[in-house]
Amino acid sequence: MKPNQSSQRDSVYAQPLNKVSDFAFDTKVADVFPDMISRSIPGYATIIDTIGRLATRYVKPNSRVYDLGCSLGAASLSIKQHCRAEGVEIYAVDNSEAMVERCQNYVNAYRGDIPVQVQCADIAELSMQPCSMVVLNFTLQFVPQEQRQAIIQKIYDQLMPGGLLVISEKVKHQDPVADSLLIDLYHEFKRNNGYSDLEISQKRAALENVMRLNTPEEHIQRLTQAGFTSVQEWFRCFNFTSWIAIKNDEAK
Ligand code: GEK
Repeated sequence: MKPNQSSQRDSVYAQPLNKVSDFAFDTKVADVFPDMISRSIPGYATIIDTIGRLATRYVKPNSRVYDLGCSLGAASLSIKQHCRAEGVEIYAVDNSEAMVERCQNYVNAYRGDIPVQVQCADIAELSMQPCSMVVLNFTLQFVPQEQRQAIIQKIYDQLMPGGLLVISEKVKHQDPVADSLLIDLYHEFKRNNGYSDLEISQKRAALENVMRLNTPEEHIQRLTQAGFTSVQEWFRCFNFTSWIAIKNDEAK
């Protein structure tokens, strides 16, 4: 799947609901996901394309790549499209059966030399093998806070020296003035992409118990604590950000 590939239009929150249930990555969401994510995350297409470009620099021959919380596999397919290293295998992992099923269909339809193994699993439980690149593209924000450090540590431990983690997240800010301005600008972005005020507020309510945000400082602290010595924000738009974290070449 490419982010600009057509899919059904997202109207999941278009009608007034008596009770807004917690957001879930179910079949209703999976069916409209390409449209939902491209209208909801500023710079999504740029981030997916750049992940593929980073893969050409960091993925080593005969190594694994993990796409954790892969949804429909956009990052995996961008890596598959760009990467020229030999003997590479991509592991695309998600704990939503609806996503994994559709991801497998996209992967099957996409030709190329690099095999993509699609797996339904919780990334907190996943047993990882040594790898040269890991992608966490807007996934950690849905994982319980208390599991996040252990996941980042597991990724760091399994990355080969010189290996790369790309982590993208929606973030919050300590400064309430800056935080509310960025949220406001983000809602304007959504309105400009065709979402109504009702859709924006119902989706926000649905995500309240499901998506827990950290500040940029908390993310950087977690990455540094795991051992990453080079952590760099490479993308930023409103309250959406993406970092590259590189494991030192001389790390054991
Ligand atoms: C993309 N990366 O298009 N284990 C595995 N998967 C999980 C877990 C978990 N514990 N928690 C959530 N997920 C994708 C977009 S979407 C982001 C990622 C968004 C999965 C969840 O099922 C969903 O598919 C994905 O993480 C988050 O580049 O919708 O804002």
